[in-house]
Amino acid sequence: MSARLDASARLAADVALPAYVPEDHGCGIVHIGIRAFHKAHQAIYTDTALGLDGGDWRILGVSLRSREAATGLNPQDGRFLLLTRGADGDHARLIGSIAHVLVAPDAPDAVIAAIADPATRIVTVTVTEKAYGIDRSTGGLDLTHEAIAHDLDAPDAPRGVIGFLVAGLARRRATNAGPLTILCCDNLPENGHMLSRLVDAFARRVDPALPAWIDANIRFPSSMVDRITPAPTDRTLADADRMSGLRDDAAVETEPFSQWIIEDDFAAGRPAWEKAGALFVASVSPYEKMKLRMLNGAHSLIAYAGFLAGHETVADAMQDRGLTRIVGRQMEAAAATLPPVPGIDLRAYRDELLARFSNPAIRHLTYQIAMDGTEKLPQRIASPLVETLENGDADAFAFAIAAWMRYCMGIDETGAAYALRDPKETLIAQAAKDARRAPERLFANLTAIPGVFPAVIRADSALRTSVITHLSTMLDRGMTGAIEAAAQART
Ligand code: CS2
Repeated sequence: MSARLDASARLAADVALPAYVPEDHGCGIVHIGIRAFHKAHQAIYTDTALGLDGGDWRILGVSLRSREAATGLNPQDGRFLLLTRGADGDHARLIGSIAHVLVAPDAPDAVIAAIADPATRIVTVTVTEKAYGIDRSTGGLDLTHEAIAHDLDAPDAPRGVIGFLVAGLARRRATNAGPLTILCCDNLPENGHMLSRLVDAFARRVDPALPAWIDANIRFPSSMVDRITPAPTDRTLADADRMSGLRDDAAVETEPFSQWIIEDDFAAGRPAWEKAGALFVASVSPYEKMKLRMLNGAHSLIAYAGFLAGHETVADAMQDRGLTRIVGRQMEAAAATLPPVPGIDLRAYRDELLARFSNPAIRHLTYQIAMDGTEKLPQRIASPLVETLENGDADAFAFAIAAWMRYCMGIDETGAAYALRDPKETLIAQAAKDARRAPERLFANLTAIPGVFPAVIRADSALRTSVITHLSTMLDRGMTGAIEAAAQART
């Protein structure tokens, strides 16, 4: 058995090493939500920037729930291998930008202290859509969200991301620790504004003097992040061992492509992420919309339709010619809703997405992407659809909605049940059960769940007919039959 990776380990010669001595650099970033995506994205930009430009910008990771990141990284002095899988094979790189991981439930006060530490100048966040507690009808704070409700009751012993941020900011104010930037890196529109709104609403409730201080001292730039990063598997770890000669329990794998577009609005400095390829712009909004609607919207379509058609991964689903036609049509309709995106040709962007999705070396499970549909569909499908209803190809989004509705039945075409894994799974399961396989009722029940589809989508009779027609075909002929029918109807 191989020895465990750590700061003193010697790695096989073809593993790329950090271009700096990690322990020579202090921490300047607290990252909340340390999982594979952060390790394959922000941690890499920071690692490259540390090598090229130095600075005290290492990362202190925070895990809000699971101990997995801590048990993987802490015994390894924060080191892990990034495996990049592309057309030219696999490449391994040792990453040194993460210093340590705190597990919030074990040490909540240490997390608050880290956010309040004067050395901390940036807090980055990747906690996934459902963790924020967004009320989708107002854009404000959802007071019924479990973590929000808990943390409003016990603001000094928080559990959720907003509770921790506000507790950290309150302490920062009390100790005069200075300005800070909070940088949201989740797939949500105008994510900086969203986070700023939620933090402000929460702070108002627990400490009326805090919002004015936050306004004067804290910046919330928006950012668009992109790198397809499947959940690591035993194969990831076995390949890391094979390539490095060491056991690495924290290895991650990802695609070669990577993109980070950030609003240049920082309160207390930042790493030279631009030297690592990040693009700093005045407004992220056009890029964010493009990515959410074209990449993530297509991903969700591929996840639901692909999963039910028996495709385990996105790359497998891309072998399905009928499905790729439907994907292409939805991407085109999504592209038509976008404002001009500086420096980007949307046709080339679409072709690049299709090539990335087809990368056979990346095993990105359709079931992984299918998770949390009620948190993803609003910005990925419903928003572009609403903008298309008046004078565009609204029908192009109907197949994705129907596929999600079919998926909500929780049982595949072989009769096997699967877990829905959605914060609204109880409501969904009830809605599907009550519908008893009747497409009209399934449509009515699922569109009645609050906060997923705006009323205008339920009210449009042409769209309703088109979703129900796809749904009927999915139920009568199976997903493969429905894909064939929809792909042919296009020509
Ligand atoms: C995916 C994203 O799981 C999902 O919902 O659509 O994680 C996607 O892979 C990333 O946003 C790519 O940057």
